[in-house]
Amino acid sequence: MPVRDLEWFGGPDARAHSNRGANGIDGVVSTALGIALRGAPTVALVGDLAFVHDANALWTVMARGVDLRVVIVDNDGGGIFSFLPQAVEPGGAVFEDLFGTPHGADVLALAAAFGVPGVEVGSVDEFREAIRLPGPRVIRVVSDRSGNVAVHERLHAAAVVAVDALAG
Ligand SMILES: Cc1ncc(C[n+]2csc(CCOP(=O)(O)OP(=O)(O)O)c2C)c(N)n1
Repeated sequence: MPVRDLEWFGGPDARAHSNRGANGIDGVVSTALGIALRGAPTVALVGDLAFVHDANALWTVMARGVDLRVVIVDNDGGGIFSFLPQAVEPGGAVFEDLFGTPHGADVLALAAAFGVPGVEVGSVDEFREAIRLPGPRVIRVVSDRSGNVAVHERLHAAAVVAVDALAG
């Protein structure tokens, strides 16, 4: 969802780097590292599954002197699938096994295994404070898969109301 949220809600100036279309969860951290190696402060916004899939990219990151700040939206699994019909039918445990795929990995511990410091934030103010600090570092934002669907439904409903109002 992070790349889609950027597309939908990032505004006209939002730009994204991507290594394999908009959908690949492989190599996302490596791609961010490659961009950070150009020398500019770099923020990567990734899902927990994408992060876990490519956590080995953090290998030697501390020795490279890069300013890479990885923001992990951690909903313990693939949140995008909760937007699909199979979240409702069959839903439940079958959906969790096949699509939700909770992994239970401690993403901050995973980063720490490579010597990369991390912090969990619980509010917008904490996030603002954490994102200002130079990397390498990871920031964990805890999210909830079904709650995220509800937030998107509210945003989409508000967009429909706004467009209807514009249309008169
Ligand atoms: C290599 C690879 N395996 C599987 C997929 C299928 N896939 C697309 S999105 C996704 C889940 C991503 O989860 P996460 O990164 O936590 O982001 P969220 O959906 O929760 O926002 C998966 C497994 C893929 N795109 N690439």
